[in-house]
Amino acid sequence: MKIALVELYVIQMPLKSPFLTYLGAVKDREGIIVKVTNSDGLSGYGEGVAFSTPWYTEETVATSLHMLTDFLIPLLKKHPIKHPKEASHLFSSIRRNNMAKAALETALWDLYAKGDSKSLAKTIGGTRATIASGVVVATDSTAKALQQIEQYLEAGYQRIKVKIHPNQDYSFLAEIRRHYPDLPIMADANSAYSLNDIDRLKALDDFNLLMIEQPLAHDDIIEHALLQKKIRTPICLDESIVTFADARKAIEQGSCKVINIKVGRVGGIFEAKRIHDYCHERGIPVWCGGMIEFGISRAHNIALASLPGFSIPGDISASERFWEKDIISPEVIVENGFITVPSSPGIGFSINENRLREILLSKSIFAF
Ligand code: OSB
Ligand code: MG
Repeated sequence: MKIALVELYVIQMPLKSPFLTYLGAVKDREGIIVKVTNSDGLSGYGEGVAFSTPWYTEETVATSLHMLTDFLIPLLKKHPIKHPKEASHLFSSIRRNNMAKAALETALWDLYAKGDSKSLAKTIGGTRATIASGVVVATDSTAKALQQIEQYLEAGYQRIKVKIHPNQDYSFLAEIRRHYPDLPIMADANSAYSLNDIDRLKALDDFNLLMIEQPLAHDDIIEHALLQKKIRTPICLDESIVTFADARKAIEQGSCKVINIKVGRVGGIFEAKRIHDYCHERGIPVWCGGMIEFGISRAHNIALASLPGFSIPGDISASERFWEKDIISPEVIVENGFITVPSSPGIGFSINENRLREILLSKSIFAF
């Protein structure tokens, strides 16, 4: 891969409506677009999905820029690679900072697939032509949640995820179940509970949830295993799974029955696929998580979710779920509950340069 240029674009766009979780509210989304251009003038794109503040993981947009500018891009410049699967090993000399790593690594995958005239999905071993789409309801009132669920079901979404915490759980879910007795529904707690809440969490078994996501501490493996023994609802881990080793430990310990794989959280497509392969061999279902992302990351998610082990709908929704206008063309659309996996080279979406310019905060260029 003869890299000639790496460009970083910091962008910011308001969400259509605030996204509320136990950990904080997102109203404006800042992000980083990475463009890697080779000596033939071909470009690949990646997206840094860290938030402006470190509420979900320790990374931020500013720390990602620091890592990319001062460590990751210089490392890639010094050690040219032949294939994007080498990037993960190269970047392992830098501790953590997975979202910064993934931003660059995913751009290399897109570039490689384009150079090979193959879709990214095919390049990584994807087998699905379409992927089932789910959506997240993240609001602070039952009335608003019911209204959003109705709207999303009309749009065709196959699974609804709601955000819960100790002030919004049993009666909230009961009301939703009363309106929708058979809806495939799951709940994400974003670490809002502790082992003192076992009875409270056990009570949620009443609602026949598909799973409960990350009920306990963001970095826990052990206590989730204790909890899983006490509740019937399957536990899905999100925040706790930052590496392949975390996934292996969680499965060995019985900490979860399902894993949410996010490319950014685990440091790139290579690590995401390793986790997928491990789970797939053992019959552990995985699904692709979301990061309130722009179109580039959404496109990478679609390619990832075309792998055979992504057997349940994840948090990959349409561009219009969050944005008045996305930065890709065409935008991601959901039809009858499915998103079509592009067959054109790379991620299969092009950048809407006008839109990118409209929301650009700053740009930096690194010549190789
Ligand atoms: O916990 O899964 C989460 C969004 C941002 C940070 C963390 C999470 C989320 C979501 C998915 O719930 C939102 C989406 O659809 O992108
Ligand atoms: Mg989550």
